[in-house]
Amino acid sequence: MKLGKSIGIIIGAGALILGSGMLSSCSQKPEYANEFRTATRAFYLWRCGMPVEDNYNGNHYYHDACHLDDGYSAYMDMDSVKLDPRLREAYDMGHDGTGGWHDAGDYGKYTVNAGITVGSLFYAWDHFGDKINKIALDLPETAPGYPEFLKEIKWETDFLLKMEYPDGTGRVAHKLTRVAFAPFIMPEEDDGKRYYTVWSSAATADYAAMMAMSARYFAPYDKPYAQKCYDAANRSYNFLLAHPEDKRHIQGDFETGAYGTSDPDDRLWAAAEMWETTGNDRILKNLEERIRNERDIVDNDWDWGNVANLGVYTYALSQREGRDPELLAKVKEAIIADADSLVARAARDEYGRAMQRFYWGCNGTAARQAINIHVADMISPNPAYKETIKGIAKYLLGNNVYGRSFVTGLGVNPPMHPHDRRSGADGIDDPWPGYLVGGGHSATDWVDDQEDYSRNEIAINWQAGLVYLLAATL
Ligand code: 9MR
Ligand code: 9MR
Ligand code: ZN
Repeated sequence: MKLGKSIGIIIGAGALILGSGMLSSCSQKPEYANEFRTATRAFYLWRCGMPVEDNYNGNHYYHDACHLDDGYSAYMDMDSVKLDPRLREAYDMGHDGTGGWHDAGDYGKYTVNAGITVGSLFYAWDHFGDKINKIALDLPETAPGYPEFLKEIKWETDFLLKMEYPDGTGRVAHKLTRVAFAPFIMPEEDDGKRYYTVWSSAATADYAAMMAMSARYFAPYDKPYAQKCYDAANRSYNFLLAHPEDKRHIQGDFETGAYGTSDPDDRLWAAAEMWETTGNDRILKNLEERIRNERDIVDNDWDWGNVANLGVYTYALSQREGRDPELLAKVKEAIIADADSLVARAARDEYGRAMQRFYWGCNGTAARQAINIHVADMISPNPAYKETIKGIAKYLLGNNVYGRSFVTGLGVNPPMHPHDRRSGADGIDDPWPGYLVGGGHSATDWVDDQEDYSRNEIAINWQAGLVYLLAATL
């Protein structure tokens, strides 16, 4: 199938809105414009496979092109993923997996974590594209004709296309990493062999969702590329339909991040994005069935392990016809009730944090809740939603029990020792700028300590929440 006319219509309307927004030039810079710019550029500074550099607060940050040998295939067809090293050599073939972003403070690349990241960034673009376009990101010209924000996402989707198996089945490798983590060295010095691991159904579903979104959002700027993304989404989606079992990732030889997760939420998200891109009624029926099966329609405490919200919000905000009106009303009601509960909790919290729990990466979730709240604001506008979102930004930038920002180079007394290999290895005192650290596991146990990766690492999924949050304040 070719990308239909219908998707042109959606995109056309989006472009119109965007156009009129840009006419009303605003003279006053939004409060967090600089924070938004720096947090978004942090993705560029995470790029793998090309040199990156930045001048920030008097420092020059730089690394050379890295991981140009990505990656090796020995594990791709091995369901038992403990390999005799001799066997590993015998089966190994190189196949291009260069590019994309490093995942975090480590240099691995993980499809599942790319999912929530790319999904959240496309949401930011969809919801705030006109405001984002007013802020110069000054990125290198790697995607001529694209708006800058999309240029950055394309650096990742170019890489993701290489995570799909070259055999045309539509299966997608779960990750591309070394067997063990690299020490604290610069990325271009990390020459340990990196492997694609065997496919998982969650990674395949997230890939289908990301590629379906790519087809929509890139189409106005690059039709052939949008078609390529659509074809990829379609291959993976059809593979999933033919293979309904939840195929989990198995770590085997690997000690790098697992991102092991069950797949129903990923499949729901894939169905939502495929429906939104194609308008296909059979896909809609499948999606609605999946939404009906959700225990809670909206999750207000979510991260890479549950991306159902992304599908539910796409469903709720769609301009397409044909949804079951009863289910749609129920979904919208759930979205508003969830946002209201976040607003109420933030109002009770001394620092305006809308989130209750503390755990590995909770700062990312705290930021990501801006999506829950803003989607409700799109459905049923309420000034309390905007206030709460601003309060979360203030919380992360220093209005908290530590009186310190959780974002490097920004806000009040920011972190100096994130668990980030570049920052630890480059000989510059100040860490690479614009990165959100994970946060404490209780209200008071966060420490600004490089060794403490479960409290002070940085990661693309958390960062995408921050970018969305800051975009929402523009
Ligand atoms: O640096 C690694 C970090 O990126 C991961 O999030 C973390 C958990 O998987 O592991 C870190 O690596 C540590 C490894 O697991 C154990 N040896 C010490 C490593 C930290 O330098
Ligand atoms: O963000 C992940 C967190 O939810 C998990 O509890 C943790 C342990 O599995 O892993 C975190 O993700 C890390 C990943 O495994 C490796 N790269 C760094 C990520 C952030 O710490
Ligand atoms: Zn790299």
